[in-house]
Amino acid sequence: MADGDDVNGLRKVLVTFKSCLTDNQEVLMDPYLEGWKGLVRFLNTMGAMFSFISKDAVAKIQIMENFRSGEQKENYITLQSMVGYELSNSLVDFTQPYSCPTSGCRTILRLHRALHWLQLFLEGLRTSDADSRTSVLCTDSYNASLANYHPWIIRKAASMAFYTLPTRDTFLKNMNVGTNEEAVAMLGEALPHISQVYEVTESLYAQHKLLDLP
Ligand code: 1Q0
Repeated sequence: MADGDDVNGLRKVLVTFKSCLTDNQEVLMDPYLEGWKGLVRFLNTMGAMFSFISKDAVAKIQIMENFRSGEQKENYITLQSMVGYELSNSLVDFTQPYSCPTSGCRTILRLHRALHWLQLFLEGLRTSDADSRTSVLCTDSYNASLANYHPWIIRKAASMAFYTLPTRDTFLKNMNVGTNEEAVAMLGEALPHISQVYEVTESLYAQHKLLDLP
C-alpha cells in the first residue's frame, strides 16, 4: 500500500484539482492530467487486480499529453479551448467509438465520468462509519456512475478488484495523512474542488452535446 511518499503525494494530488480552475471558470488541462497521474500512482499501490484500470487511465492520459506536446498544443491548454478547436475543425466523431485519431473530447469524457466516480467514492469514504467496507463504498459509487457506461465484462472485473480493497479504517491509515480524523478532514477539504471541476466540465460538455460521445 501507500508509503510515505505516496501519502504526501495524495494530499497534493487531491488539492491539484484546486489548481485546475482559472478565474474564468475554465479547466486547465495540465493540472487536470497531473491530478489523474497522481491518482494512478496511488492506484498502482493497490495490487495487480487494479492494473487493467490503471493501464486504461494511463493510455488516456498519454493521448492527452500527446495533444499537449504536439503541434496544436496551444489549443489544448484548457478543456474549453480543446472543445472549441476540435468542434470547429470537425475532429470529433459523433458516430464511431474508435475513430482515428481519437479526439481529445471523447478521451476527456472518459476521465470526466471517472471523476464522478471519484467524487462519489471519496464522499462515501468521508461520511461513512468507521467499520464500513471500502469495497462496498467503491461498488456503490461505481454502480451509480461509471458502471452505466461499461459492458458486463468490465463491470465484472471491476467488482472483483473492488472486493480486494481493505476496510475503511485500513484504507484511511494507508493514506497516512495522520489520524483517520485528519484523513477525513483532508477529503473534506479536497472534495469541493473536485466537484467544481466536475460541474464545470459537465456543463461545458452538455452545452456542446458531447456527453454521449461514443
Ligand atoms: C480505489 C479503487 C479504484 C477503483 C477505480 C474505479 C474505476 C473503475 C473503472 C474500471 C475501468 C476499466 C478499464 C477500461 C475501461 C474502458 O473501457 C473505459 C472506456 O474507455 P473506452 O476507450 O473503451 O471507451 N474507460 C474508462 O471508463 C476510464 C476509466 C478510468 C479509471 C481511472 C481510475 C483511476 C483511479 C484512481 C484511484 C484513486 C483512488 C483514490 C483514493 C483516494 C483516497 C483519498
